[in-house]
Amino acid sequence: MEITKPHAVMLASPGMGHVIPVIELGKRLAGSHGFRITIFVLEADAASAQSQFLSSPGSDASLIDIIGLPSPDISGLVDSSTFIAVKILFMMRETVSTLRSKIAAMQPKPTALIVDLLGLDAIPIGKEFNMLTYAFIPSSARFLAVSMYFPTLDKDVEEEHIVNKKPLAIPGCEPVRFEDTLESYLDPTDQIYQELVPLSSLPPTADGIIVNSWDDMESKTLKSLQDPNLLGKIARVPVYPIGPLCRPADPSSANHPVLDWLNEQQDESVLYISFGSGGSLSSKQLTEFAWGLELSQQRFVWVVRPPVDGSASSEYLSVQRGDCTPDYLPEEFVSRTQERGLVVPSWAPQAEILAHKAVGGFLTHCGWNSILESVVSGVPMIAWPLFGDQKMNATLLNEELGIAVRSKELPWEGVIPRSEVEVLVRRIMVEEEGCEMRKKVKKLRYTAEKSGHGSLSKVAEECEFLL
Ligand code: BUP
Repeated sequence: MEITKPHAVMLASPGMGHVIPVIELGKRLAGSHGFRITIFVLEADAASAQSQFLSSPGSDASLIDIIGLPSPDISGLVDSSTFIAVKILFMMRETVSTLRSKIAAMQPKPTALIVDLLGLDAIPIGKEFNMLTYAFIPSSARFLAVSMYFPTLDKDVEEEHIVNKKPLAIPGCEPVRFEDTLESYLDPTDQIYQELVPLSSLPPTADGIIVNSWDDMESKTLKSLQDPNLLGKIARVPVYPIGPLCRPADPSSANHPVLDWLNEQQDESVLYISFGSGGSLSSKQLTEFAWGLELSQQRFVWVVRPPVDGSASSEYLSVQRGDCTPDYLPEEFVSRTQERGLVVPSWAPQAEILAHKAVGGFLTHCGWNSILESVVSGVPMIAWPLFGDQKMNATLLNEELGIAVRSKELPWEGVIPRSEVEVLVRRIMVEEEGCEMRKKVKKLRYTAEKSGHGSLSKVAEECEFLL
């Protein structure tokens, strides 16, 4: 049988921030370039958001095969204190041999292997089977730049950043404040440092690096990554900015109660609030946040999760009683704000909410996917980063692109008081500053609509050349 189109195998790390962009990349390669796509994803527990998403991953997902791989037993490698990203890294490592046998059994051999960030240990499999191999970074180009540059520093220079918090002067890029980088850089003796930092030496061993960003979003960093005299010296292989890859709003969510409620609201009058699926606030911060939101008197949809230091569950909305305020929010918060706000437990159709015309602002933890979803919907943000790459993402939005406001008080150094929360909300929803940011983000949305295709075509051509 003559093979006319490439077959790409993709490996996604677990977690919505990984699974969603990997699937979107697969859909684009299948839809626009006729690829056959097989995506391997580690199975999560059936009730998780990931499993629910994978059971209906969107209208054009029929173009790709999504295959669940059993989560390997890593109980001998970790304990209850092991950081979640390290646990996922171990699971992905243990899955490499399963992936190898799955690929070995495929006839004819697939053309390309695309592995996402925490699965980079699978890159050598691509070489074994003579496949073109790509590292996929579902985060920003800046995250890629910082994580590839930091480990190349001499030990004493590295020490200077850790001890004196000296900003990183990455060639060709804006300086990056040390406190904006990853927490794992602070302690070279820690397991997180020892397991996660070496990961960044792997992308240059692939044939190319695919990053979920585009020129107008991160022009300086992308130029540096592509310039052999600047960061390209470290990247060593072509860097393809194919973003933004975002899950499009799904019409089948149109009946969701949050969307019904949004249909009743005025254009750009509602603030959507979500701290992501992996993070939450302290109980003290949650209380101050709720009071500040209430004081702002603005309309809102808040996806709320129990505090990090609490044991409460988020089952309260199924409880039918007059005031269903969970015990970790101020007493009667829900009944006092019900005329202008919705409190949603744990999970909401975020892409659809952000695309709704009633939404005028997004208070976000600055996960990269959330940011991209906000930009493609033309919604300005309040940046409230919690950990990991979120702080450098927040700096990009606030200081460089001017499409988000951010508290001057750093949340990880203490609680942001209610007065400041009120100010932040009003800055984006009421004041001129918010209108200006809305205009800017709409311009950026326009560039997003036109971007990505050229770089993805280059990847497609490379794969077609191999046939
Ligand atoms: Br919460 C939540 N609905 O209620 P990020 C998240 N999402 O659709 P990060 C929903 O999950 P994590 C919800 O639209 C985005 O595509 C959201 O990715 C979707 O966050 C994804 O924003 C989350 O990149 O992961 O930090 O990578 O939030 O899971 O910790």
